[in-house]
Amino acid sequence: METMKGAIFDLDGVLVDTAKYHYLAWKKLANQLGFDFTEEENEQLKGVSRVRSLEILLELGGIEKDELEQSRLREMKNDWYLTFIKDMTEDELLKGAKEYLLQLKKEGVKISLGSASKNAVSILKSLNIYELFDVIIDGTKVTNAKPDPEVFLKAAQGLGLSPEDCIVFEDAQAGVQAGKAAGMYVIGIGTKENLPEADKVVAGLYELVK
Ligand code: B16
Ligand code: MG
Repeated sequence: METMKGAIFDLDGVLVDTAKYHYLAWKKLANQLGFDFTEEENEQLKGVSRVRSLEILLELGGIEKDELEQSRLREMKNDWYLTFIKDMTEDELLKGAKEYLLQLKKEGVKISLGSASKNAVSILKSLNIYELFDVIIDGTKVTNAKPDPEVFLKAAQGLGLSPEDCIVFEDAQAGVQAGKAAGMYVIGIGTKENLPEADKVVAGLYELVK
């Protein structure tokens, strides 16, 4: 922790709780396809790319769709999701998120986003924290989804830092694995039971605010 030169933040579940809107949109899709989708099942989609999320959903519903139909379904889900987050404001930032980002800025730590979301930039703008990021690596810039380390390696590269100088903040197991695979120190946001591979676990960024 002492050597932190760069901080790389996952978005959903770390800075903002967009998971509930992802869930509502996937549930709506599942219902249209004729099956239900529970909050417990939704845990499997956290931190997972849109493409993979749909595959998991269809597996849960026991439904097969070809790639063309899958891309139509992903688009439908995303349109609903965008409607849900349209009116999002700073109020939806998770506790301590902005304070912690400002604290790191003051300490001279470089800040990057490392998210699977293709909607990350518009979300950061709605939350009024876009300007705090030196680098943004999101779902539009990576080809390999977490647990592949690509997103975090690109973030470190963008910051001009080596992986061991960066700390990753992640709420999803696949994200923690990606951070470790990138050779970084990982702070899990959640519980030790959910994120056993993280180097340290806190309940939220508010615990780190001085
Ligand atoms: P989109 P993160 C992830 O964000 C979400 O946790 C995951 O549920 C979502 O499917 C994924 O982004 C893709 O999002 O559909 O907006 O491209 O946790 O990596 O910040
Ligand atoms: Mg996340």
